[in-house]
Amino acid sequence: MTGKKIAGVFFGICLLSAPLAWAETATVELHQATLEGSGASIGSVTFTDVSDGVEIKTSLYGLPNGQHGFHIHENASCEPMEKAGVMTPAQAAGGHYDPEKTGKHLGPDGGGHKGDLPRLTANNEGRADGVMKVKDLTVSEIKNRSLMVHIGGDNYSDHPEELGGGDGRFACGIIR
Ligand SMILES: [Cu+2]
Ligand SMILES: [Zn+2]
Repeated sequence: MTGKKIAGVFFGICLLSAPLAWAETATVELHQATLEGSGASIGSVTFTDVSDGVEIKTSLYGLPNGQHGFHIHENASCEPMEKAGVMTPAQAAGGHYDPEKTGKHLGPDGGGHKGDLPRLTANNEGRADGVMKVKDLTVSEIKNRSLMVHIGGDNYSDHPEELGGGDGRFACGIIR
């Protein structure tokens, strides 16, 4: 191989490996959502840009056994706020991240809220450890928003209850 060819091959390898080296990440520390604000820690979640979306690694504990709605909410706040006249934990986080203003809760890759993530499942020990992936999402657009774990599950629909029926906000953290 000539020097020029070697340089060309080397340049090609750099191009292939570049996206991995530049992958943006964000980590969230999740805390219980209470009427007094953030409570006990329940672990952390890491978001990493991948070629066609975001990879989400969860390392969570202290969850009630079973399924939990898991979403990105609009605002970078986990503070309590009034909802229909009642103080409600983490209400200041606002609604589900919905930049296209679809007004629809359709689950991950459903074409509605972009903040609809795959639901979490906590095991008998209350742990939810795993890796999930969501398409058409970037780390930069979810920074300075909040990540929410709900008390109940998520049926990826607004029926029979709005927003997947996940009930109250169990834990919250700001994506930085
Ligand atoms: Cu939510
Ligand atoms: Zn939603």
